[in-house]
Amino acid sequence: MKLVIAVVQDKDSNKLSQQLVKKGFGATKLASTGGFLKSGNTTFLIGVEADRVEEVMQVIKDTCESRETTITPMSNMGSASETYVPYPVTVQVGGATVFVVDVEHFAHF
Ligand code: 2BA
Repeated sequence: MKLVIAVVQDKDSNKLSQQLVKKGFGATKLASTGGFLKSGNTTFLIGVEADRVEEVMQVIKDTCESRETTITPMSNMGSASETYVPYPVTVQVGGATVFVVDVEHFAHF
């Protein structure tokens, strides 16, 4: 068995949930926060038999869009020597960041 951990944008999470349910995959959604943008995203935990990992990957790939996001860092309001001019940074986010790990033991009581 494998555990697929997928970090997706909030905008894609409902659609991904629906697709996973439709295809018969069990999943848990966790509210998460990106370390770089510090904005909300969604982490899916999907336990799946090894022979269905590719199918899950395809569902995620088909559902999650890549988007550009521009952030402007907060200006530093400290002393004059610390002040800097904030500049917008544009980054490409997603479609999804996916990890696949081996499950040593699985129990469902
Ligand atoms: P964030 O950490 O908020 O990152 C959002 C986007 O910012 C990233 O998109 C990437 O394009 C950019 N970015 C991240 N770190 C950067 C850095 N040090 N310098 C410049 N640009 C940077 P994605 O790569 O699609 O990542 C989307 C989200 O997936 C991330 O949100 C984070 O929550 C998760 N993620 C990405 N890589 C990860 C990793 N190696 N381990 C755990 N989570 C990861």
